[in-house]
Amino acid sequence: MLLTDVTLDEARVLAWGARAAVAISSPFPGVLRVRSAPQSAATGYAHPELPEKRSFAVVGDYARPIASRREGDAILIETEGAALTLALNGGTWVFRDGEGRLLAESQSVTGSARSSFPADLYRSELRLAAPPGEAYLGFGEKVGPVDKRGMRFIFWNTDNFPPQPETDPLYVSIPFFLALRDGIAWGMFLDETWRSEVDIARADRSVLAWETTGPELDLYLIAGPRPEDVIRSYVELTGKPAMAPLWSLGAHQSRWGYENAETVRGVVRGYRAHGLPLDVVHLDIDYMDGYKVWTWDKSRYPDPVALAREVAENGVRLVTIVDPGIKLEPGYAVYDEALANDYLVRLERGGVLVGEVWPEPAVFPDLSRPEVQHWWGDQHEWALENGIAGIWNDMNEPACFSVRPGPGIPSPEGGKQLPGASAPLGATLPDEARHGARRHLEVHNVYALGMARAAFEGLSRGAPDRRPFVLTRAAFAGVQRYAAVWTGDFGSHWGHLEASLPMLAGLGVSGVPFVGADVGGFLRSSDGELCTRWTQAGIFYPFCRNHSAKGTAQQEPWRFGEPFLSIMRAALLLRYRLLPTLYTLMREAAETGMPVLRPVAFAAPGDRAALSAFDEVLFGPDLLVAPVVRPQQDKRLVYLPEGAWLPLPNLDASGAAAPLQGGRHIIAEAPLEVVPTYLRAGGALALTAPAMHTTTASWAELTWHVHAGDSVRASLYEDAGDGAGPSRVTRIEGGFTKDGKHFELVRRAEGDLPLARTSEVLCLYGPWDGLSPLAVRGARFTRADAGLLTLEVAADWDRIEIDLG
Ligand code: MIG
Repeated sequence: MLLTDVTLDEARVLAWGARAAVAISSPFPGVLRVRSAPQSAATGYAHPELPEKRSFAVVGDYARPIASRREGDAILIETEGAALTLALNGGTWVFRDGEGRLLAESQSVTGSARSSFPADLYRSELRLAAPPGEAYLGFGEKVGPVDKRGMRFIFWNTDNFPPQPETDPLYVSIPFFLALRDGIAWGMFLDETWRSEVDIARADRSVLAWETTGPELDLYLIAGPRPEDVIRSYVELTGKPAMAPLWSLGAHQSRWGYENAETVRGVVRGYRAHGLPLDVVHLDIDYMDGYKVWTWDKSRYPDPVALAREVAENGVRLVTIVDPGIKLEPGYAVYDEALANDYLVRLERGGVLVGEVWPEPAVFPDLSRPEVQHWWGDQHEWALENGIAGIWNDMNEPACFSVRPGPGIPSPEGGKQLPGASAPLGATLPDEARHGARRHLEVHNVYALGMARAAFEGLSRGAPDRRPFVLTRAAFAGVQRYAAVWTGDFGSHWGHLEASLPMLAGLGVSGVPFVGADVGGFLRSSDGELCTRWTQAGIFYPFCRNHSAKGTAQQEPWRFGEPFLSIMRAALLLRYRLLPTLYTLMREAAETGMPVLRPVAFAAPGDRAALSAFDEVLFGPDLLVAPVVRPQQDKRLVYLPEGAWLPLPNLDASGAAAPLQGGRHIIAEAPLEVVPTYLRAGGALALTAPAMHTTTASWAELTWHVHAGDSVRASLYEDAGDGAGPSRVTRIEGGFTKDGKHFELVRRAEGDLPLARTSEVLCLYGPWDGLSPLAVRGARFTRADAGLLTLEVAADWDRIEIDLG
């Protein structure tokens, strides 16, 4: 890539040669955009200008001033918090942070273009130096451990059926990673929707190579130095996560195979009869009439509105599945409207593409176009009219079992299915299918993003005072603005339970906090032990849904008898006790992008061993969760990063043990009824009373569990649980004083939500041996056990002091 000419201005650097062009700008501090077109002369651009781009992932259009100057064969570009040196004789660059620290270095940026029928073919490749010891986290929904170094991934949303713990690609493509080297983080987002492949120091141990099938490489380089700095910038760029309604953080129950309204009533009755909490039941594809979206099979669901009302009396809501494939059936209004308005994906030759999914034959709305999204969004009025609380988007890779040959509509009967033409599951639309002016190859990966956006915006328009709940299987960067993501058809086997933890943490690193895997496993039959262990892990998934496939063993918590039922009940009740903390973490995610589930390494970015810990996860900043993910284990190995960690098995305060020193592996006792969890010194949890379903996130009962440390930091976000009404943020800060003579906590609250409680309980874990009640000021001393001090305080307390004598 030879660049010979340069224009430098306040907003942008443009460098070009006879065949290539590069544009550099800065959206915000610490972030530089490097848009390279290594074959610009061959791609129909008005060379050297790069064409206007409507990004699917990046929100807003920011241009911060940059300073630039030419130095020989290089251009130096500086902005607040980041700097880049671009070499004109190759288009390669060196990326540094504001302190001049070298973060990343490209080795080559190359491309090729070939004109071909029906569409030109491109290849663009970026090779980055992968220094020894640098770890690569994120990449969206990917298999493998937390650090993906040594792996190779494809970005092409795929219903890869049946998925195994090593299957790639899966349903989601997020071309973003966070690199960590010597405790310093930086990140890279490749804003390309085209199919791409990354080789993370696998083929060549010193190179990270990313190749796309598009004509350019649109990169955002993000300086840290902390992981949270990188994630904050990444979600600033791709959009802040939507705040979940409280009810969607409760327990969900689903099954592909719930027969009819009576089955649904039975599920709700079963939950209540067994004393199990539940907020949501999902209706899978069988509720529809002939798999036609926005219809009911009235023989199964004679009165959906009455059903919704009935389950609501038990505090339960309904979510319905919606697939993108539209049944080709003249007279079916959704089809007729889509056809009349030219909203459908077309074949290369111009006719409407006809394929097969659950509806057969089926056509596909072109959800990459804003006007089609708007129309699709308006269809969600149906959900609101039918008392449906949220929408579950499936098959939106899009999956397409087969495509009919022939010219498509207007003469679909002209194209008979060729023998053997039916593609295997996992298949999608043809690369050259047309989405308006674009090819499928370009917009395939954003099909689901458009669908989720349509659902989110449609539900918001229809019910502006509620927060939409949308669940999606496929996704692209930016999906956090609209939807929760679940990991698709994980099977009921231990390997998938284990795989869920690093995969969900990886999605979190990639800006998507609202995530979960099917609790109990979807494909194959679960058993009592697996379902119990999966439930214990699943109560820490932000999206917690038990789901199973037709033909497999029934999987509701009572199906396996005792002791499993009681243990799963205890786990689900714990989930409801944990809601004040989870809700607060979701709020933090909505503001900063920091996920609920985090790699353990986030607690100690410079700690190599923490990076290798993949079968355990952080829930927020300070709680380490290490569920058992293997069969017949009553102990497990847990890595605790440096620092002091208080064992709180099942978050249970009563057996308060002495804190453990981290920076080492320990063996945790974990009989079937126990989930090992550890609270870091300075960390806190806010728990409430268990309940059968959610009501409000303004908690009438609240207990703080604080692991006393030198620096304590805790927060609690409260509001009505939905909509945009009044809220309150409570912050607690403090710790041991430097002289070691006192421990103090200060509480500050902001916001206009009145307190729903008059008192709170504070459980403080620390060295309180022999403490006299007189040593405590600002709270009522209830008890002191070795290591645990229990205090009762007025809900509006502002300061607590403890003399340590
Ligand atoms: O081809 O709607 O991942 O959760 O139950 C299977 C039926 C289609 C796949 C989803 C799964 C759902 C199932 N769907």
